[in-house]
Amino acid sequence: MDYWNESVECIDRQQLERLQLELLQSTLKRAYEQVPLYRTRFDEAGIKPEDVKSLSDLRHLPFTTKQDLRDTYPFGMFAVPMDDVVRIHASSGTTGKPTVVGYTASDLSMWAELMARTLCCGGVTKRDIIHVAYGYGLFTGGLGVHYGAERLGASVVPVSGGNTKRQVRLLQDFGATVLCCTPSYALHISEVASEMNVSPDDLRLRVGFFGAEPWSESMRQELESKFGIDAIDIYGLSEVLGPGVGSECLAKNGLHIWEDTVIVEIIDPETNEVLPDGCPGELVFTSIRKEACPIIRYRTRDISSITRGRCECGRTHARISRITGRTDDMIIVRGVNVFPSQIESVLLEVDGIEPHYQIVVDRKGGLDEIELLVEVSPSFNISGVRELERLGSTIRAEIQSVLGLSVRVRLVEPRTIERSSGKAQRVIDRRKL
Ligand code: DLL
Repeated sequence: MDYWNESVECIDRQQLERLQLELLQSTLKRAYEQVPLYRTRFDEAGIKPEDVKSLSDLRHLPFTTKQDLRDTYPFGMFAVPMDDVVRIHASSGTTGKPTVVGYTASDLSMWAELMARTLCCGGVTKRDIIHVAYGYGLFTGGLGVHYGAERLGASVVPVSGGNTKRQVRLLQDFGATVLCCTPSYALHISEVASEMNVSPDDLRLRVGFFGAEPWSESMRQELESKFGIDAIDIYGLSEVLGPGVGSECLAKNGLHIWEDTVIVEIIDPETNEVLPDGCPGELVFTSIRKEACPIIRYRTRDISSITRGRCECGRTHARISRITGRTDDMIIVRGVNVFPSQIESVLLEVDGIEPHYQIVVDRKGGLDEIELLVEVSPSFNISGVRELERLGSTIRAEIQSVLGLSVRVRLVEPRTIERSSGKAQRVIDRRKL
C-alpha cells in the first residue's frame, strides 16, 4: 500500500485549524503542569494555558531556545515519567552541553508516520529499496528516516555514514532506488562513484531525500544531473522531532510542514514579532502532538518564509521555502550580510570548479576578510598558471557582482577540502577564536 494519508494531508484548512487549537490547548496544559521551565515562563508572562482561546493567541506565549534545553540538561524538559520514555536522542552543537530529547512509544509512532508521509511525497512506495546514509546514533537522521521507511513497508538498507566506497558498492549491488543523506555527502558519494567508474546508469537511484544542512537550488541541479534523480529537500530538527518536520513533494515548490503535529510561525528575529505569510524571517515551531518533550514556540534560528495556498499535489498544509541559512550562520563582513548558500549558488555557476568549498573569515588589522577555498575540477589543468589566475578572478568577480563583496579566492587541488558523511562545515570563523 502506498503511504498517503489523504484525509489529513489534504484536510480543509478551517478543519485543520480547529484541530490545531484543540491539540495546542491540551499541549499547553500538559507542559504547564509537567515542565517547571514552562510553568515559570508562563507565570512570569502572566499567562495561563486556558488564556489561549484562539491560534492567534499563540503569539503571546514566551519562546523556548536551545539554551533552555541546555539549562535543563539532561531531562528537565521531559513532560512524562522516565518509564514512558522509550528513546533518547541528542544533538551536540558546537558549544556547550548537548540538547537532549525524549520520545514515548506514541511519539515514535507519530514520527514514523511523518517520515513515511515524507517519503511518499517523493513518490516512494513499499516497492522501493531505501539506502539510509544519514548517521545512526544520537543524531536523529538515521533512525528517523529508518523507521519511516519501515512504516512505508519499503526495504531499508541501514548503512549509516562513512566508508564511501562501500556505500557505492552497496548502492550498485542492492539496487537501491532511494538515497537518503546530507546533500554534501551525496555529492561526495557521486565523486567516489565516478572514481570507481560507476556511472549513474549502473545505479537504479531515482530519488534522493537530502537535508540536515542548508543547500542551494544550484546544488539540487548538480545532484539531479550527477545521479539522474529527483532531489527532494527534507527538513527537521531534533528539538521538534528530527527529520520529518517538513518535506518537499515532487512539485519542488516549498516544503510541506505537517501541521497536524506542529504549528509553524515566522518571526522577525530582531523584534520577535510574528511576520505575515510570505515574509522571510526565523522559523518558530510549537509541537501539538508530542508527549515526552512538548516544545512551545521553539526558535530555530533557521531562515525561511511561509505560504499557505494549496500545493499542486493537493496537500493543504503550509509550506516553507528552502532554508536560506541560519541567523547564527550569517557572516557579516564589512557590513554585508552573507549566507554560505549564496556563495554556493555563485560557485555552482562557474565552470572548472567543484562545489566543495570552505569560507574562512578572519580579522586582520581590524578589518574582516573572507578567504574562499574552492576545489578545482579533476579535469582542470592545475599546473596552468594563467588558467588558474583566470579562474580565480572569474570567481572573485562573480561574488563581487552578486553579493557586493570582495573575497580572496584560493583554488585548491581536488579532494583537499575535508569530506564529512554528516553535516559539512562550510564556515570557519577565526574572528571568534
Ligand atoms: O538535522 C534533522 C534532520 C536529519 C533533518 C536528516 C533532515 C534530514 P539537527 O541535527 O537537530 O536535526 O539539526 C537541525 O539542521 O535547525 C537546520 O539548521 C538544519 N537543517 C535541517 N534540515 C535542513 C534543510 C537534523 N533541509 C538543523 N535545509 C536545523 C537547511 C536544514 N537546513
